[in-house]
Order: sequence, then C-alpha cells, then structure tokens
Amino acid sequence: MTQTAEPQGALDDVSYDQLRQLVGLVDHDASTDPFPVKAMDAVVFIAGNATQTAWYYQIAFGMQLVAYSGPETGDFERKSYVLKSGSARFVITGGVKPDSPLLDHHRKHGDGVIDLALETTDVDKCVEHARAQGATILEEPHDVSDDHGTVRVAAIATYGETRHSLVDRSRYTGVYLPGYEPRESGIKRPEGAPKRLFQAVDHCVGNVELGKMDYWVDWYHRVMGFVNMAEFVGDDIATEYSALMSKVVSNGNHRVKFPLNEPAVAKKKSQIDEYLEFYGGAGCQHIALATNDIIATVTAMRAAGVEFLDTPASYYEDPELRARIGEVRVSIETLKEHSILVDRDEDGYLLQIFTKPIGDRPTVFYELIERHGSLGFGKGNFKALFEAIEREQERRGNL
Ligand code: TYF
Ligand code: FE
Repeated sequence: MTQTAEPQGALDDVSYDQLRQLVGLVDHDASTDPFPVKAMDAVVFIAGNATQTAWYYQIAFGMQLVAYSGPETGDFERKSYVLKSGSARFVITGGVKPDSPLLDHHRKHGDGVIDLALETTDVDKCVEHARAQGATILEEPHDVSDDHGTVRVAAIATYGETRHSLVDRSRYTGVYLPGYEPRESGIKRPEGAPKRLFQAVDHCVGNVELGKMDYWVDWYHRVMGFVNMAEFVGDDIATEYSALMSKVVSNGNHRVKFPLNEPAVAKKKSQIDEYLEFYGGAGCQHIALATNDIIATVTAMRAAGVEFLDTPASYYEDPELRARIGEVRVSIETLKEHSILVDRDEDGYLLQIFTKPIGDRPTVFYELIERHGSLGFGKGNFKALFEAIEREQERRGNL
C-alpha cells in the first residue's frame, strides 16, 4: 500500500497532507518493509527533575500536558509527564526512589534522551527481523492492557545507552499507555499565543564515537531497513570547518529521519567530542521540530527565555546567499532580525534555527525547521552554523 492518506485524528489534527509539507514526506510502499515504522511514537527524556522540566516544555515550547504516571497512579519508582504538540509526543521521566536505575542513568549522562520510541504496525515482525540481524533485544514483545485496550511493546538497543521502544497502539484508545492517567496543563497560555509552536518531530540526531558513524548507518540499514538520504557531511567539509562527519538514514517515506554524527579529526576539538565527553558516550544530540511559522515560534520561545544561536550580520549581507536563496516567504531583513538561517536546494527551501544547549551539560539542543519543499537539512548553512556552535563551545572553555 502506498501511504497517501491516514485517518484524521490519529495525528491530533495535523493531517497527512500537512505532514507531507512539514517534514518532507515521499511516497513509499510500506507493505514489504521488513521492519515497518509508521512514525516516532515518543521522544522519552530523563530529567533530574521531571516535574520542573515538564513545566519548561509547557511554558517555553508551548506543549500540552496530556498524561501522567507516578506514585499517585501506582508507579512508585518514577514520575513521567506526557506532553504533546501536534503529532509530536515527549515523555519526561525522573526517578523518585533513591535506588532507581533511572537515577544511575542520570548520574552518568545528565538530562537527555533515553528512548526514541517508534510506532509500528507489527512489533513481533520488527523484533524478529532485528534479532536475525544481531540487534540487542532489551524487552521481548509483550502486551500491556487496561480498560482502554491493549498496547504491544518491545525495545531494542541502539547507540550508547539509547533505546528504540517499538509500540503498536492500534488496539488502544487511552491517552498514552496503560498506567498513565489523563492530565491537563494548569498553565494559562499567553493572550493571543499561537495554538501550538510546532506540529511534528522532523528528525532526531545521534552523536556516536569517532569511527562509528558508518557502523550505525549500516546498523539502521540492516536492522530497521532504513535508507540513506542524500545529505551528508563528508571528509571535505569535515576538515575545512565542521569538525564532524554526518550521514542521514530514514524510513521509507522519510517520516522518521535519523542523522548520525561522528567527530572528525580537525584543527579544533570537535563539538561532537564535547558532547561525547559531557554526555558520557554516544547519545541523542538534537531534535528538530517542524513548524509552519518559524517566526511566530521563535518569537514565542524567545519571549519565554529560550536562547538561540546568533548568526553574524555578514551571513545575511553575503550577495551569494541572496542570489542563491531568491524569494522566500519573508524578507531577508526579517530572517536577520530573528537570526533564522535559510537554505535552498533543487526541491525547495527551508528556514531553520538552533537553540543553545537547554540543560546544564553542553549536550542536548533543539532545532526549529520550516520546510518549503526542501528535503534537506540545511547543508548551505553548515559553515555558519558550525562557526556559531564553536563560538559557544569557546565561551564554555571547551574549544
Ligand atoms: O541535522 C542536521 O544535519 C542539521 C545540521 O552537530 C547539523 O541540523 C548537523 C550536525 C550538528 C548540528 C547541526
Ligand atoms: Fe538537524
């Protein structure tokens, strides 16, 4: 079956056609996939204080609290808050019991992503394929049920201590998973604020150790049937200015995109080395959030105190940029005012901007991306972006 339409409602009022534009979908026959991935099910974070981090995502990222699990609902080990924005779902988890393994994970890695959970139509088929390809199965397929039905779940290990939970929620009508109760935000949205600040997760980037990028690219090919996307940072760019190498893998229709970075041996200490040192190994580096109005999103997030990387005025004054970019939906002056980057390729253009690391360690950060046809990742911006990242690295004393 070629995926052209999906039932309304499943995406929380972001239609499949909207997603096509927002995250750059392509047609794909999923019926022959050995490891059928529909979408990201959730990005699951560990936080030192999940209660306050959930508050941050509501205020600064405009997300809606929809569910909760913790001691009051019978889980005495942890507290988990489920937040939504369009089709994007974040789960923020923290340890309650002093001897919880979640706290050991946090001691080692700090705040970060523990699980890039994937929605699938067939958990057992995915696990059998993953096992045959030598993947580590962390949780065998099993059912979890409550009054709202049954969810089938399993989990496999990916880079570092990150996992991919596999979730089939086709027989479930509850708000997230059995054990969670519905919860609403008590937070009032500012007057005239946009309904939401982003509609979907566009991509999730992994940083892996020196020399391991090709291993993990091959792993996603073999284990999950992912394909290469055209955009990558090769040797040439790496030695010139990026200090990193990068390749992108995605599922068949590009709904799930995982760029993978490794440090490059360059003149300077790579931003990827800085991440690996402070995260304590491989892990998720940034999550890109798709918005249909990056100006409104950045304005609202800045007003809430989120800090973004600066872009020098020279970026916008470069006549080459102006010629290459042509007409985009806002003026270059507006982009400059907000420090938004712009890139164009043969398919269209994109607007993007990056936050500074959001936690205490220089590890996890966010990207906002507004796509207009482009299926890329902003290759034309790599130089300006990596220079901006290195300015911050230097301020932290890590360059
Ligand atoms: O996801 C990407 O490929 C772009 C560019 O450390 C990028 O957002 C690549 C590596 C990096 C930061 C951004
Ligand atoms: Fe990105």
